Amino acid sequence: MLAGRLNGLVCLIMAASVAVIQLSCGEESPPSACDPNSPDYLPEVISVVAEGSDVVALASDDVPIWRRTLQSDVGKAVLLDLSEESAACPPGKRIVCSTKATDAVSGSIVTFDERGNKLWTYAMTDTSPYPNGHIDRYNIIDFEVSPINSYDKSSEYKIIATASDVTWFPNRIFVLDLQGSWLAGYWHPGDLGSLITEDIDGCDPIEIVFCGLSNTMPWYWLPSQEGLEPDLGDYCGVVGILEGDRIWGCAAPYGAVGVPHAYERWYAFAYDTTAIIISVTQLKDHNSDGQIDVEAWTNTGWGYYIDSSGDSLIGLGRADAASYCIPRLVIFKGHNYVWYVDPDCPWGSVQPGELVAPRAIYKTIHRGCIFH
Ligand SMILES: [Ca+2]
Ligand SMILES: [Ca+2]
Repeated sequence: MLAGRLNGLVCLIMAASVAVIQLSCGEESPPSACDPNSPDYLPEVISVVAEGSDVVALASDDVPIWRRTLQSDVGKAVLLDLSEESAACPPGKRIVCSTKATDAVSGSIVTFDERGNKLWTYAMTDTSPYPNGHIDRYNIIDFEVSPINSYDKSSEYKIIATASDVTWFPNRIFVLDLQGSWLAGYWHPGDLGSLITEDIDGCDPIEIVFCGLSNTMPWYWLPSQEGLEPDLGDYCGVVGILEGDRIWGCAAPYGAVGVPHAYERWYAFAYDTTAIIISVTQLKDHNSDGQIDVEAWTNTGWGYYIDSSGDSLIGLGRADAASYCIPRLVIFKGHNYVWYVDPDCPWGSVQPGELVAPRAIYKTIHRGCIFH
């Protein structure tokens, strides 16, 4: 008898919970919207495209279903299917867009439901912790939507974006949930042009591979025992991996008042007498050891194949248009660093596209705190 009453009580509580969820989701869609013969009928959104400051939802035959005009040009638009997300509210599909900065407004993330109703806008206006140059309007350079399994330990999708101040630095990698709430951010004193979210090691959380450029590293940061000259280009290329549940602080070597140093699984920069930018072109197991490698190329036509652990450089490559010498590469892991350099230049015998083993590598493990 007692058990029966308790069961009844549990049912009442569950019914109350369901009622709350329904209220927060709003009213159910009218069934007529699913009936092709109804005037309310809307076909399924199959794809989305950005056209100037418009985002356009398309049906299977590429016929526009709806078009919405945003406050500035759309950088990227992604269609997300939440049919597997039982907690999604409202259920169905989402359209996630980024907008670019103008003289008047900062770039933002904007989301719509599949009927074209705007759900929320997040304007990226975070105040820079660095001392000079910034004006706190950001371009959203790139973003991905991924279930990064972190923060709230749910499998819900998160939006992971890279944004650069309109003065070109600093950069902010930041994470929002699908309700538009801020979850985490990482400051970088440069311009991170792209990111890739992927589980590259088969374990939680998702990894975030980022790349781009940074200010020239201070000469006193470079390992001096190899006799390198501090004669560097205007900026150096950077590539690294953040872990989805450890996003905070600011990237080395620059300090920011009141902001702790960040944690990266590893962080590398490539430098030369010319300005270097790095792009990551592929995440692939090149040497068949079961571990994904990060394939990173410089704007001067040189490639680094870096084991995703950051512990080894498995190969180097050159493109048709390779110029200068291969830039020196320094990889940091925490407060230790691992330094690689190949001084053999030019690589007359190496064919474009060929992955070759590094020939002359200096590896120095520096133990101790180098950031403070
Ligand atoms: Ca992982
Ligand atoms: Ca590998």
